[in-house]
Amino acid sequence: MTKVRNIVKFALAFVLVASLFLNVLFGLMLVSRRQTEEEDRPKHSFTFVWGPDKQTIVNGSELRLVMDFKWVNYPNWGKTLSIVAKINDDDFDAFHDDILGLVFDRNDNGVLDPGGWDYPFFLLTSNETVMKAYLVWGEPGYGGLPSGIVIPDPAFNWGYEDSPFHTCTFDNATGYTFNINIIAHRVNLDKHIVLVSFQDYGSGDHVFVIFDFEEWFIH
Ligand SMILES: [Ca+2]
Ligand SMILES: [Ca+2]
Repeated sequence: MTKVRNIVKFALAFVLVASLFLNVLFGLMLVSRRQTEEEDRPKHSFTFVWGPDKQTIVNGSELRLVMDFKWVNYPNWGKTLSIVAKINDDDFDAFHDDILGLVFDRNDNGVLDPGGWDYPFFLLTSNETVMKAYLVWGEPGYGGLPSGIVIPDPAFNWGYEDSPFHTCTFDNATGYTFNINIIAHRVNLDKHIVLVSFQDYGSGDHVFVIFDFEEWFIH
């Protein structure tokens, strides 16, 4: 009788261990599948071109801005908008920095607001940023500055600091590459309108463009 009891106990223990093992295995397969699906999602890539008559940032030739957008789930950060922005500026300015500006409809009112309402991003080529930035909009803009650029918020001039949002590299042949990661709550998840601006210190010129970074890939 004791022998039978032992066999039953052993069998139950075996079933329990096997069931735990299978649960863990299925769990891992699910996580792995989710990660694969995330990685397989297509990038949303946009190219904007300004001819020599529209800008002097690259004198006498075309200025090209290529923007790739992708949603990524990082284990520690959660849902994050990953952006790679390439712009073929032909002069790296080590002392004054060139600037990439990004503005999303963060306050969810359907428009990109002048000032700091949408928490613009002011991304320097030196890998620095400012705590609060400001979208100049309208003519004449703040302090006579051109419409469509992002500047440090004049009311919060706390200086530059190392950017938690981006890194930037420069290559003589291709220009700047900005690698940007913005956690989802700093972007509007429903309205995907974005303003992208670039200011070049060398030429004193700037460009900007406004588009929907999800709509183009849906259609
Ligand atoms: Ca430059
Ligand atoms: Ca807004």
